[in-house]
Amino acid sequence: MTATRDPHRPGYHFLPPRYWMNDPNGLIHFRGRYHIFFQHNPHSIAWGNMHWGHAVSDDMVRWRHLPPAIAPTPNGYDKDGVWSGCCVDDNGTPKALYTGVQPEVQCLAIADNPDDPDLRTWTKHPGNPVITARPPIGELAGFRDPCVWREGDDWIMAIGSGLKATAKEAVPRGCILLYQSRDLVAWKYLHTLCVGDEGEGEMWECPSFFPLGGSQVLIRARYPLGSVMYSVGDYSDRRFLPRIKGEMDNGGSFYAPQVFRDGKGRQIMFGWLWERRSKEAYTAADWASVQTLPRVLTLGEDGTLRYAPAEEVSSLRMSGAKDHQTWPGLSWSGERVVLAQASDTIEIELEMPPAQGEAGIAVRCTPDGSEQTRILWNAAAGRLVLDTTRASLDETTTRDRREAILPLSLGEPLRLRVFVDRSVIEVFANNKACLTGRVYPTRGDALGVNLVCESEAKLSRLSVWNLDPVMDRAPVA
Ligand code: DQQ
Repeated sequence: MTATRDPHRPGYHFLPPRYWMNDPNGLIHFRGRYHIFFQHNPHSIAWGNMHWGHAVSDDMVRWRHLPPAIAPTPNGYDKDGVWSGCCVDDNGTPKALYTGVQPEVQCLAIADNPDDPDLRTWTKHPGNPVITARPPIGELAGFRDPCVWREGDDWIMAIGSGLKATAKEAVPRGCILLYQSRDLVAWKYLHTLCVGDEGEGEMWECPSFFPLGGSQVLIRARYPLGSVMYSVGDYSDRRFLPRIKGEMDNGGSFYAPQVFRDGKGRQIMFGWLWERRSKEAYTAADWASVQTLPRVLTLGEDGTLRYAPAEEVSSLRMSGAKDHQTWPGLSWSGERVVLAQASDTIEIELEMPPAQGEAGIAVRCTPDGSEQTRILWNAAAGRLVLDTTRASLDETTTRDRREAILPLSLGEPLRLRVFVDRSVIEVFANNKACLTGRVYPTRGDALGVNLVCESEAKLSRLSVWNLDPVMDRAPVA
């Protein structure tokens, strides 16, 4: 099967032309252009042989594919993989910090020519690895995924790790290690930035640590739980004291996100969406994994995180006469078809007052309902549900019911934005919760959009746009 003919291949979420991808890396907005790097095997559909894949964009939705930026050096300190990390702008020169394996060491690579708008070629620093060994603070469960920022004259690096269980410490705990440097080359270990509580994962991968709305935010991927959590708190004396903790996108596919600040001052996050179909199926398709849409992070009045699709995403809305349909208000009981056969790349926006029980919308529905994915709101329980149990008749795909806490004030309507992109269903609810699922309908007519509820419900507004599948024709440089 060629990649573009696979009906499940997303059309407006970022993914490389073929082969394996996982974490977003090195996100940077440099001289007005967005660069995405990512964990990529450029020779195979299997995870391994990690390179930093690379693409560039003016708007974070229309990407141009570039050759891999950083490759493992045979017999070198990163021979087993150029793993995840970040990019910083060092006085006009982009520099990448990443983990080389095996064993895990921290490495530096420098963009050869900041005047090349594509930042195509990178050279590894001769002093690599710049951090050769773990700090001597007991047995650690991992040592990877540097996140680096500037503090005055210093560079500070946060590294994902975990404290193993010992006689003193009964349970393993994820933690973040902190280092300091003047030149990105010579690094000194400081201390742990923070240590997780029991049950928060044995090791923390891919930290992002950044200021937001007067507070400080730490995001990390929890290994081996396969989920992502955030904390909002205070950062002083180079220690982080979390005040609020929350789960991020519990849709069952989201992992290893990375946050970067762009030239407009926005904190923007991309996250890896893994496959929920079999290895045989994605191997046959010749591609695996996709990135989320760019999500702009802000802090709510209650101090929790808020997520909105970057405004650039709306530029994908097509402008033909039939590309936008809107309904001012609708009431229904049970189930009601609103679009029998929509496109497979759409955005739905809706507003809905609280109803009894679960109510919401179903997408990728066949006319007989044998395949459908439901996004349901239970106002009384304060929960949003992504129900993929009937998303596909293909029993080899993972289908389940995933939930997010969605605390709304009394009478506050649900405001949903649902992005359907073939196998990706990315949901933003009141900017307070995201749930992203992967679905693989078997039938070509699984294109309906239905309203669903337990008894009776109404919508105050519904809009559906066709979105331009720009990645289907993304140029390859
Ligand atoms: N993926 C990378 C690691 C990271 C993990 C390897 C998270 O650097 O910890 O591909 O998905």
